[in-house]
Amino acid sequence: MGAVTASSLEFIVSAQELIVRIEELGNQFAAAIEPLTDEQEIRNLQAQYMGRKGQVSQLMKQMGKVPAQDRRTVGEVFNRVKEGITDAVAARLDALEEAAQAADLARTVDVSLPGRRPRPGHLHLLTQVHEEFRAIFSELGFELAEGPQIETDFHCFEALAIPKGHPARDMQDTFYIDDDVVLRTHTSSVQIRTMQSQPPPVKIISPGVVYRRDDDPTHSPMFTQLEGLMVDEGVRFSDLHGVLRHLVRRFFGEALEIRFRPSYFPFVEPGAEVDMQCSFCKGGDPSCRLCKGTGWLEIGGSGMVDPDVFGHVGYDAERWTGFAFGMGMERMAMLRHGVNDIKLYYEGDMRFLRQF
Ligand code: 2NL
Repeated sequence: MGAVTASSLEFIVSAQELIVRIEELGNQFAAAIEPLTDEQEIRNLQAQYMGRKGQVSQLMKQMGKVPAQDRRTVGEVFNRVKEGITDAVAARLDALEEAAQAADLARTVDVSLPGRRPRPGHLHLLTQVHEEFRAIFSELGFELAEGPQIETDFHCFEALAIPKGHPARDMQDTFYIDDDVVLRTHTSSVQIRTMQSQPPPVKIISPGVVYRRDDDPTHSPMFTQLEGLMVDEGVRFSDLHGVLRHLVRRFFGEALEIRFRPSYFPFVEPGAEVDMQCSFCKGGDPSCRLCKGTGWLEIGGSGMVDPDVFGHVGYDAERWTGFAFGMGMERMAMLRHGVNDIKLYYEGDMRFLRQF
């Protein structure tokens, strides 16, 4: 009997034995990965087992010592354990990722908080009022007339019976661009242009920004005027009264009265300032802050178109008569909403604007 050498002893490895060791290795891996919570640690462990010099590879080298007829069975066990390891790594990494995401969400989003709704925007109060006026006058059959903000002296003054040197030029506090070109101080200039371009009858409103050298809580160097003009045969002062009374009632939504006070504007004769009943106290509060106890609020100027104006646009003043009026839209909105500083319209402060 020859000596039994170490190498010959090692030569034969029973399939049974190898399978047990493979399974053990698999279980060992499962136990080792269990507590790991760090991706790098998991990758390292994976390499320890599955790498080229890893424990699985080491064990695989024993395959050659397994009797040939058993290798297939052993191979299957190897494959199963290797798959198990690969699957366990993938599952563990997935679980870690999910846990990280959940932790992230829990940290940044408190799902129990009420949602923050984006505020929808809305039209500026002045734009809303502008559109309302257009609608109200459209119902009465007035058409919209628009024109340039930079005007000739003729359209802004001359045609409105305010020749150079006329005291009313100073009244207007005009911004001059040069001797003959101005920033319009009223939108009457638009109405002059309309009359120049079409024969009567005319029934228009001309809303738009105008410019005056004025600056205090109730005056802005730029404000939005609403002018109206109606020219036809037989137009009378009572028509003016009816239109303005209707305007006030529609805009304020109440049965308020209006009144006229004789006044002077170069382009009308007779001319009148227009008051409406105080929308806050209706005339019933002697200490009313809005109307100062008078019961009336001034809203604009008006009158019957001066025949001189008709002469400048080529209308026959013997045949046609007309009324005209003008008011500030900011003031109308201030009276309806209790706004006390005209600058609030232009400063863009959302705390003010979003109230309307
Ligand atoms: C005011 C006063 C007024 C007019 C505007 C006018 C226009 C033509 C002919 C005659 Cl084309 N008149 N407009 C008349 C009287 C007053 O406005 O206080 N505006 C803010």
